Amino acid sequence: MQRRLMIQTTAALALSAGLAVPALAQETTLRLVSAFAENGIYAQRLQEWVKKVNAEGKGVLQINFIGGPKAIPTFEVGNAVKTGVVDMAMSTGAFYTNVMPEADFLKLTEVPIAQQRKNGAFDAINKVWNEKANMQYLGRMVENQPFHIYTNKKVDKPDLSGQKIRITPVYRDFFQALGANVVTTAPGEVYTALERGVVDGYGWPIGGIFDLNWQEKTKYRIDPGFYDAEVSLIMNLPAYRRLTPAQRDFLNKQVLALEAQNDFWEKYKAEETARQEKAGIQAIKFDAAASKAFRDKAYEVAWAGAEKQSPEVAKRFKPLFAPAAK
Ligand code: 173
Repeated sequence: MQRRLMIQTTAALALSAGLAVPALAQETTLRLVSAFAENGIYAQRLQEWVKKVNAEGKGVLQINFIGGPKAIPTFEVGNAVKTGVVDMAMSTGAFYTNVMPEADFLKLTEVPIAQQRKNGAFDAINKVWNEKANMQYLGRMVENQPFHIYTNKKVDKPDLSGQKIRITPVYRDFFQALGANVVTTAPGEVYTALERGVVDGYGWPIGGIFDLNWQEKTKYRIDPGFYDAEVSLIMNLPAYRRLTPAQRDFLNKQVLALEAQNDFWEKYKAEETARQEKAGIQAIKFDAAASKAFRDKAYEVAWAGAEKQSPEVAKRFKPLFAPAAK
């Protein structure tokens, strides 16, 4: 009796002091999938992170990495998170516009994720992700990776007329505005589409084309890049809310640590650009005015599309995603 009372008092004191109580501590395991191929750069970095989380999270939180698109096809990952088939995923918004069109708007951020967390963008994103997709937007693990047009047909101006280009929703409005015929595929189908001549080219960020051997089927890259490849961790909202405060704090701390590694991408961009050149991929460049017009058009067309699909959210996001006035 005396002893039980003492334990209860200790637990109550520890609780009121906000400390973890060993007797109450519990471990949870979250199921995670990747919408990108397991051997690619994104999933490699994801798996390194999972290893660290599991080493540091014993008794609190563990992550079970189920796999890539072979486990859940790329364009079904969003719904799997929304419905709780899995707890968590690494994906990009373009892959889950079937959940909500707003998912693809994240490519339009022109401020770093660290800044988005401070200026209200992160909270604004989460409000939409919570309400429309039953998801918590946990954090962004890829930044500073502009998209490019890769093609086998040479051009001397920003004109894709007569070209058939593989896309995802990321590129649709822009490439169509440049005159391209477009065909949507998951990344896993790009190599075969190139090999069979079904497409002349494809959209992809500056990094990663070697992961699936696309350099073998790629002659040109059009510069400059545009938008910023967004690859993030998303979580089923009920699963997120079920976490104990200790588990949630631990998870958020780990996500922040992952984001703190995002300067990797600046270096990777330079390395991959050089590697493409070495592999014989020729950069097609326009003069300064044409380059600026090209990039401006990319954003104009995409924001116009966003405003058409979801006017209210686009209006809320736009000032939060814009670079601070210089
Ligand atoms: O598949 C894609 O081209 C795509 O939409 C994307 C988005 C983010 C990172 C890499 C690819």
